This record gives sequence, C-alpha cells and structure tokens, in this order.
Amino acid sequence: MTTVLTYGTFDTLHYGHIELLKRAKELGSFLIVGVSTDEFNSVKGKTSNFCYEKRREWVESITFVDLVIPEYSWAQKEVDIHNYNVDVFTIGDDWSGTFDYLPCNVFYLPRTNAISSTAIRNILPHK
Ligand code: C2G
Repeated sequence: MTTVLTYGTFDTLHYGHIELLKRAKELGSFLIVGVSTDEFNSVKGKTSNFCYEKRREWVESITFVDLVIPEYSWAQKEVDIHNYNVDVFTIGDDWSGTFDYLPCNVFYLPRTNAISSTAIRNILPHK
C-alpha cells in the first residue's frame, strides 16, 4: 500500500481542490488529507467562509479520500509522515520547493487555473 499525504484549508470546496485530490490519490493507494483547523488558518494568515468542521465534512465526503486528519501546525508534517508511514507527500505547485526537506517522496502538482476560494468568496453573499 502506498500512502499519500496532503494538506489544505479547502474553503468553499471546489473543482480545483477535487482535481488536486484526485491526482494525489493517483500517486498511491491510500490518501490522507490534513484539513487546516480554524486556529491554524489564523497562523497561515488565511480566513475561511466555513468552519473546520464543515470543511472537514466536505473533504470526507469525497469517496477517494481515505482519511481526514486535522492540520494544526507547520511542524506536524514529519510526525504525520512517520506515524502514518507516508510514502508520498504532495501539494499544489504554488508551494513548489517549500517541502523538499520532508523525509519521503515529494511531488508538486500543477494547480487548476481560474478557480479559487477567494474568487468564490467574492461572489458569495457577504455574511
Ligand atoms: N489548489 C489547486 N488549484 C486551485 C486551488 C487550490 O490545485 N485552483 C490546491 C492547492 O495547491 C493545495 C490544495 O488545493 O494543494 C488546497 O488549497 P488551499 O485550501 O488553498 O490550501 P493551502 O492554503 O495551500 O494550504 O501545510 C500546507 C497548507 O495547509 C496548504
């Protein structure tokens, strides 16, 4: 079994996220997704339209995602890689080079153009 790991906020889950996760799963046979908690979002300097519980629920509803875990810090990646025997770490190429230090295979996948949570947030009715 080849275990793949990725992380993200996944706010206003959209097809760009789905395409990323689909390609991540194609890199192995078991896909683990770390969803950023609301608290870690603040650390990342990101705001979300939706709370962690909703964002997690929607990622868990994706049939080819095998396990969802909380992402609560930058430093947990090495711990998760060890604890889950991760073979492959992958993420969008907006992070290219950032995670080369991780102790497993690292792949940066091209992002899907023209769609973003920011663009969606701008057309959603403001709370
Ligand atoms: N993504 C994509 N295409 C888009 C938008 C996002 O491929 N149009 C990818 C991103 O590259 C990332 C994943 O979808 O791999 C989740 O994107 P975000 O929710 O923006 O996550 P991010 O803020 O990049 O968090 O520790 C890593 C961070 O938690 C990553």
